[in-house]
Amino acid sequence: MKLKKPDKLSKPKMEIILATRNKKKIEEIKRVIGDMPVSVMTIDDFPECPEVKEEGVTFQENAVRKAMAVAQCTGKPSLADDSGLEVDSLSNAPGVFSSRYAGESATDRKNIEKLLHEMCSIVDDKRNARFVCCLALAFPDGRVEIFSGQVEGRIGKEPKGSLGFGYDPLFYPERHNRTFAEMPAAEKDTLSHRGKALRKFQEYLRGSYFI
Ligand code: ITT
Repeated sequence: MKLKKPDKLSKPKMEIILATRNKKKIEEIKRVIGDMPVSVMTIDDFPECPEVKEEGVTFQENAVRKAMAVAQCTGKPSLADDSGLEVDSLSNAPGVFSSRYAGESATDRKNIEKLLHEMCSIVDDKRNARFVCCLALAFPDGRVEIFSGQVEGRIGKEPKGSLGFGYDPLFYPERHNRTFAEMPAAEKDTLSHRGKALRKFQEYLRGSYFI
């Protein structure tokens, strides 16, 4: 007897909650995993979810904390991104403090101004830095999967470009003479810390039961 092929369309779609309030991160995540058969929601769809304090000393600690809190609150798999910039000559600052480098309610512009100020006496060949991204996928049963990526580069002496977000106007990825803020989105995605971490996440999804 010929067995009926399982109907691919009837498989459950994995629902994932993006545990971030950063709209630019959400755009980048949706751009890279947009063609995967997962249904994506954000914490804005779950106003009852609590704010999570970022008190960890590593990107991974913060990402796990954010993802677990949202998975517990929503009862659904949740993906958090903790990321930032590490500058060699500043002993890896701003690091986990990247979003609040110039203070708790700092804007991207204020953070950039502070970074340029802190680096004003640093010569060209000592301006190495990297962007780091840690993605944590947490399940309501307590399991957590980690996907990370980083990109090496250097910090410019003035902001260039208007695309992207955060420190993009200052960051020249290795072997490029344009900042992330001067690159079209797709080009940033192929080089970036988040793009690299998201491609690992995509591989994981491809191998998972749901897809
Ligand atoms: P959530 O915690 O809600 O996700 P957040 O912006 O506070 O949002 P983080 O604590 O992970 O997120 O801080 C990340 C900061 O690092 C971000 O605000 C930027 O300043 C910087 N950053 C991270 N990825 C970046 C990128 O791709 N381009 C430029 N700056 C980036």
